[in-house]
This record gives sequence, structure tokens and C-alpha cells, in this order.
Amino acid sequence: MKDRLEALKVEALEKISAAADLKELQNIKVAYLGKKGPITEVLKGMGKLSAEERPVVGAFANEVRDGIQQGLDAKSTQLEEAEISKRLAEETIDVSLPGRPAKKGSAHPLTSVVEEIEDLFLSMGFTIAEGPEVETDFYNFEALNLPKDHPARDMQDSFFITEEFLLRTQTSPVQARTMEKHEGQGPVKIISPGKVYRRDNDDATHSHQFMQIEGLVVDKNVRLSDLKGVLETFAKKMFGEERKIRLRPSFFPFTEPSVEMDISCFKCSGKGCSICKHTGWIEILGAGMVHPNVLEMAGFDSKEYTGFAFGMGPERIAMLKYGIDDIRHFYANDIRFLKQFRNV
Ligand code: 2NL
Repeated sequence: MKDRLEALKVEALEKISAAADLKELQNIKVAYLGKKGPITEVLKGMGKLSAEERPVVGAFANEVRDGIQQGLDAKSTQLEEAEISKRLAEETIDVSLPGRPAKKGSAHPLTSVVEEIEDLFLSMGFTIAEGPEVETDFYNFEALNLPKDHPARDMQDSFFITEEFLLRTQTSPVQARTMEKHEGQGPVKIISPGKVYRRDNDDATHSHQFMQIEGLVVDKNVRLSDLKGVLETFAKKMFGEERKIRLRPSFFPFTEPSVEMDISCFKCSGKGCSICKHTGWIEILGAGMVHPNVLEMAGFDSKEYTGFAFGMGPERIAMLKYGIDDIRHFYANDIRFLKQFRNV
């Protein structure tokens, strides 16, 4: 029996020494020391031994089992260390290599232009006002001197949601709301940039959703010359100090008098080219003195207070500035278009 145990020990230790990985080692442990293993089998036969032999063989069996267990432990440590060394060798990082540059996005060209215009008016003491895109008929039309039967409502075909609610067709309702909050007390000096919506068929110059930036100043003694000064400053900062401006009479229901502003062509400086359609002038925005009805409806005394307002389309400004020939480019999100404005 002792010989049999000794042979098992030698056999097990040989296999342990040859084991290639921890899994194989585990299999060896189960095979030799497990409940169904040969050592257990040998011990089961101990009953047949004499009383003198039994403790001797028992002690020897324990010795063999401990010997195998020690062999397993030593090999296990050795294999684990080898595994770690191998991984360390494989996963070495060269910390001196330069990192991969992170891919950086850039602002949408329309965003850049809107922010440029905002910064310009902020520098002149305006603050930015915002409001809802779903508006009531009252703030979008009525408060701006466009009563229900007014023919000028046809000028702006609208997306009505119900009889009362619609997608705003201009950002003026933001200004009407802001004036109302002032409760008849000046000054009001705001710009309202934002998305607006019109029922148009999209083409190179029309989009059913686009942006507008309106401005409004209400105070005592505000004159048309104040409007002219602010707009001239804007035109020069945006399109170059050499720009000239001119105001032509126009009509808007919410302003009286109303004007449209042209700037001298920044491409040909007035000689005539395709950008200014050979007139030397480019139309940039509409403006005027706030209609007394609009002031009164917002709670201002129109005998005491006057105001000027203007509105422009930042897409048009961006198209002129960057030579973009189709408004739909701003909304198609074609990466090839957007990438051209990385550095603006
Ligand atoms: C244009 C013309 C304009 C206004 C917008 C306005 C707002 C209030 C009162 C009076 Cl609350 N006026 N806004 C005035 C004149 C022109 O926009 O061509 N926009 C693209």
C-alpha cells in the first residue's frame, strides 16, 4: 500500500511539474486529491490492515497528500507569476509617445454669425431676450398692430396649431412680452434672436424654419437718428469700417415710419457686381419707429415714450458674408459644407 501511495506521489508531482496553466493544475488536483481520486481509493482499503499498520499507513497517506498539495501550491504561484510577467511584457505602454489628437467639432456657421451679432449689440448695451416658439395669436399678431382682419397677415403665411396658437412667424412677440413686463417704464433695450416659422415652400432663398434677430429700444426721446446711429455702427462692425448705409422708405404694420437699410457693396465697393445685382447696394434689414399702437398695447404712454425697432435674417447675413448661395445648406447638416467653416 505504501508503495502504491509513493508511486502516486511521484506520478502526481511529475504531472504538476509539466502543467502548462492554472486550469491544467486544477484538473490534476481534482484527479489526485478529489473524492474519487486514487488516494481516497487507497485509504478506503485501510480497514483490511492490521492495527499496527493502520496509523503508519494513515500518516504516510497524509504525508503524500500534503506533498502533492505543496507541489500544487508552488506550481500555482509559479504559473501566476509567469502570467503576470507575460501580460506586463505584452501591455507595455510607451508613455513618451505623443497622444492621438482628439477630434474637435466646430460651431455651425449660422451659430457663429448669430453670436457675432449678439456680441456686437451686447457691446452697445443691449441685453438678450428670449421667448416661446409656440405663440398666441395675440402676441404674434394683435400686439404688433395686426388685428384679425388685417391684410398684412397674409404677408406671413403661418403654421397655426389651433385657432389661438401658432408657431411664431417673427421674434417680435418676445419684444411685446418684454415691453409688457416693464409696465410702462423705460428704458427697454433688447435684441431677440431665435427660430421662426413660415408656411413657405423651401428653395434657395426660403426656408419654412429660419432665424431672426430683432432689436428694440424704448425710452423717452428716442429718435430715428438714434436708430440710424445704432444700425450704422452695426453695419460697419459687421461688414467693414468703409461701409456706407442708406435708408429707404418701406412699410411694416408695427413701425411708422418704416425703413429698409442697404449697405454699400463690400465686394465691389459700389461699382456694381453680381452680389449687389449691379446696384452697388445690398439690402440688410428692415426697421422703423415703433408704432404708437404697439407701445400703447404693451402699456407704454406713446406721448411720453418713443422707440425704434429693427429685424434681420442672420441666414441672409451669413450667406452674404461667406458667399453661400442656398439657405438650405444651413439645415441640411452636410458635413462637407460645415467643415468649410472650421476657422470662422
Ligand atoms: C425684417 C423686418 C422688422 C420690427 C421688425 C418690431 C418689433 C416690435 C415693434 C416694432 Cl415689438 N417693430 N420689429 C420692426 C421693423 C422691421 O423686421 O425685414 N426682418 C427680417
